[in-house]
Amino acid sequence: MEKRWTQDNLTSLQSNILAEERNHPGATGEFSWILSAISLATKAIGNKVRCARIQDVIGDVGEKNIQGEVQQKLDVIANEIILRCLGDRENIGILASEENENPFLLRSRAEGGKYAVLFDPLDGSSNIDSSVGVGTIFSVLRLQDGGSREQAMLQPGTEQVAAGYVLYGSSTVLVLTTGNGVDMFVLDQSIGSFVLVSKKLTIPHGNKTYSINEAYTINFSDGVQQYLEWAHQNEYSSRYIGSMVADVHRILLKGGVFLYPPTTINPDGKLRLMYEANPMAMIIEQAGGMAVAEGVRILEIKPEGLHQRTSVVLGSSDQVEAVLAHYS
Ligand code: AFP
Repeated sequence: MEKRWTQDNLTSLQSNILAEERNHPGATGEFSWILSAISLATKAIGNKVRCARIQDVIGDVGEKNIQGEVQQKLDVIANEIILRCLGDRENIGILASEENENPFLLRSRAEGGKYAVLFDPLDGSSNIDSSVGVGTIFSVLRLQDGGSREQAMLQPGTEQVAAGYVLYGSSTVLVLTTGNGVDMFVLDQSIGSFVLVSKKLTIPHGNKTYSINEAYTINFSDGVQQYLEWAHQNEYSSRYIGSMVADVHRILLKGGVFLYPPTTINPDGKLRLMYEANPMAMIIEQAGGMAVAEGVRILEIKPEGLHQRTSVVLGSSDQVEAVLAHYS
């Protein structure tokens, strides 16, 4: 090969997806069309996040969302950006947001609506005033034929065809799985593209770090309390950001375990199965880790409602097993 004059990373999200599609002879390219909309939307959201305090994007809007949580301006902005960017992609039949009670039914199967995209537009948004990392989480399902379109979305996480998140942190990072390992991209601001920085990530083992809101300890089950006591006696370290995307990203790269168990306030757990737990569980499993809820594999939970909550224990398999060893 001739001498190269540039060392720049030029493998973009788009070119990586197209290359992967070439390995699947039946691929139509439609899927890359969805991911390009997600890429566009998250660049626009990241831009708004980075304008906090420069533009009027901080603070709450004085209303609660379907989850009963106070909506931040950036929640509403991020939601709108995703709906606008994904809404006109012809192969998306349904868009469902953690922020909206009902999904947006865009196109029937007959009209070409093959996929449903579920998303949490801005996870961790209560941290936004203090410039803590926040993120967008997404999950893509192929819509089943027959039944109501909403019912067609109530599929277990094992049926996800893709899942990912974008972390708006010290850099903007996109983590994606299409069921063939986990790839990581970083937004190169200078060229406006997500470029590939790691392929086939595997979650490390042996990191004695747990991530949990320990202030709720007296509300946790005996099993979780016993695990925490055991961890205190076994030289564990604690890291908790309070933004799931940031906590899970750290665990994906460094290992450890993330827990959000049932509490008295949230007896079924706080996190949403379809918008948060399933996509994160797919990523963690694809990276060689484990994701469970009360001993059951999260991806196998049959959802009964779009906004259903679940408890979550996920991370390196050795660390998840250490937690499970304390459940009776
Ligand atoms: P917000 O989006 O309201 O900030 O909630 C973030 C979140 O859903 C998830 O990202 C965190 O892991 C979890 O809640 C933190 O909850 P606690 O504040 O109860 O620890």
